[in-house]
Amino acid sequence: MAESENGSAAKRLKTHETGDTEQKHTDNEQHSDGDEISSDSPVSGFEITRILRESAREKNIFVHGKVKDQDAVVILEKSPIRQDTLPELLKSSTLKLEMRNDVYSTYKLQAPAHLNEIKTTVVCPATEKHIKKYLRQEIFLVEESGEDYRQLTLPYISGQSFSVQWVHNILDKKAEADRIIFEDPDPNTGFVLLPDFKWDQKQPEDLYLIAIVHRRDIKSLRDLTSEHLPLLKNIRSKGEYTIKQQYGIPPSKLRIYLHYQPSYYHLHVHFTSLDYEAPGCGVERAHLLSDVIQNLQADARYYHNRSLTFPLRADDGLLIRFKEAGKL
Ligand code: DD3
Repeated sequence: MAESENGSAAKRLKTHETGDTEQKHTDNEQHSDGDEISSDSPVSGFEITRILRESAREKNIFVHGKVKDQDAVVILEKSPIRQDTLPELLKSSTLKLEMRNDVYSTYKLQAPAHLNEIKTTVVCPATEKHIKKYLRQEIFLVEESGEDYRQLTLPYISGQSFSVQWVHNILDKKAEADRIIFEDPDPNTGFVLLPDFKWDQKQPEDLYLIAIVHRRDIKSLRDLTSEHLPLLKNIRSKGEYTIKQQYGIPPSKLRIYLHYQPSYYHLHVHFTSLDYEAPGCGVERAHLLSDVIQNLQADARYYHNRSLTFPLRADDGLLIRFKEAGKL
């Protein structure tokens, strides 16, 4: 591995192998393809190009690098400490005293490997867009009229190669089939419900599921009309019911919403726990499914005509289009 800006991070990446063979916790395996971290995994040959973003508070780091000449993004994040594993954590860990002062003392606790996991997400090969996505950028609000959508946004998103291959893989059961929690196969009102991969599925308090519709002709909130009311109501009722059954979370503890702009242009609905402040759940981006349903009931072409406000990054091509059109 080449020397890089951050040699210690490189070493950490390189030596992150499963060391704990006898205490294997199968319910902790999150790799949907069944792969484990091994010497031929994408992270072991990873050469760091640069750190895109890091947060001591969020305990994560976003790294751009190369794997065999291909661009890759690796996201590392320490897992939250779970209440259900606390007794084991305290019983089977080593404590190293750091300092003692009056009634205060601090320690370094060395947890057993299976209680000390780092959630790792790899995007490889990563496009320029993937890499840019994780760089910190100034954010601006844009107000998009129905006309702006048709004249600026639609041509822009049609010209971009926003791949929804991963979405089609889910719908076709070519990927993540074992993670599907519920499916309604109806081609018109059906959808697949599964955990967003931001959620490690350990604690229902930070539940994050996505409902991906079977229809492939609805790009976003903008395409919705009263024609889609049966689909939206179906997602709400069956999604709420399934989540209550599976996780014991009632509808009154769920935030059910759509993003505008979405991060991928295939209609999907987010289900997040009210107790978890999911990224993107703020007023500038989230539209509650219940509000969407009521707006369409009141006006069949509500989302065709209304102005919608959303945030864009300074380096977003769409923001540049709005600027060029004198809309900013
Ligand atoms: C994505 C938004 C998209 C980078 C990253 C994430 N949930 C997904 C592929 C499979 C998934 C998701 C795009 C991409 Cl880190 C670029 O998210 C996914 N599978 N959010 C699930 N279950």
